[in-house]
Amino acid sequence: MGGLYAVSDIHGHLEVLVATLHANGLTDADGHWTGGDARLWFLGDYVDRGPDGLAVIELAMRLEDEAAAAGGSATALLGNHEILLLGTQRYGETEIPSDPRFNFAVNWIHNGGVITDLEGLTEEHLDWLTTRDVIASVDGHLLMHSDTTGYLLWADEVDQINAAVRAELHMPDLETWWEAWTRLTHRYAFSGEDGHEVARTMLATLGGNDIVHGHTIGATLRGGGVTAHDEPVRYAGGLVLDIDGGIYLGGPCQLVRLDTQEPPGLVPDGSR
Ligand SMILES: [Mn+2]
Repeated sequence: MGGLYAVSDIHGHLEVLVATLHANGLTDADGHWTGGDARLWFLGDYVDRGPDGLAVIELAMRLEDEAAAAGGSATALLGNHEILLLGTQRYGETEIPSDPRFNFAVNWIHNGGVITDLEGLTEEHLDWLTTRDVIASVDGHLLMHSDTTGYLLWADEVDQINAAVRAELHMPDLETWWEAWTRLTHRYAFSGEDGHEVARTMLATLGGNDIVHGHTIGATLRGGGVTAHDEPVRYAGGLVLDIDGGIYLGGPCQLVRLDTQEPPGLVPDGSR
């Protein structure tokens, strides 16, 4: 069947993710890959704010294998919430040396941390999470979790950015981890008056015709509240596509097909 798809910001809502993948032919009703040679990208934030983040991670891990075996691919990028959860697991309430007002555990709680996600983390989860990329360039689409230029603080080339983040996630340095979390938590880089220019510059640096991101709920860019039928928001003069529907606030799971202009197959979230 082919096709290039992206989805983001599941935040523990496994059921709506599986229903959406199933409705679009990428999995069966039980979440097993039926997408053939399709390519699916997860843009991060599997955990926090929802009932079962680890189940979402485990689905992404399994689909990676199942899709590859079928000649397709399912690839997971990290979001800021993965770094937050991992940082909490590593450093807990240890204060940040440069700013002792802060620590990972309190920040995690304030950002929707779910205790069963933290307590259930296994070595397998940790190995997988700390070896994921944070950004990708696929068929002219620059895929990343956060609407920030902070990725460029690591490097000015996609592979180098991923290598740098991966190296940092294997460094036992609290300050480095805190800085990584902070960089990926910034937002709105492309929604100001200069948004088109900021996006154009980032695309010129890293390559690609448009940026596809999650992290910032589209309704906050568009104005108004989250509704169950919100569509992805294309903005910054058309250079940027926001695919975070705000699942945890009752918004849709916005699975977008990037190789055609087909609208996403939206499935109302009955999982809450
Ligand atoms: Mn995020």
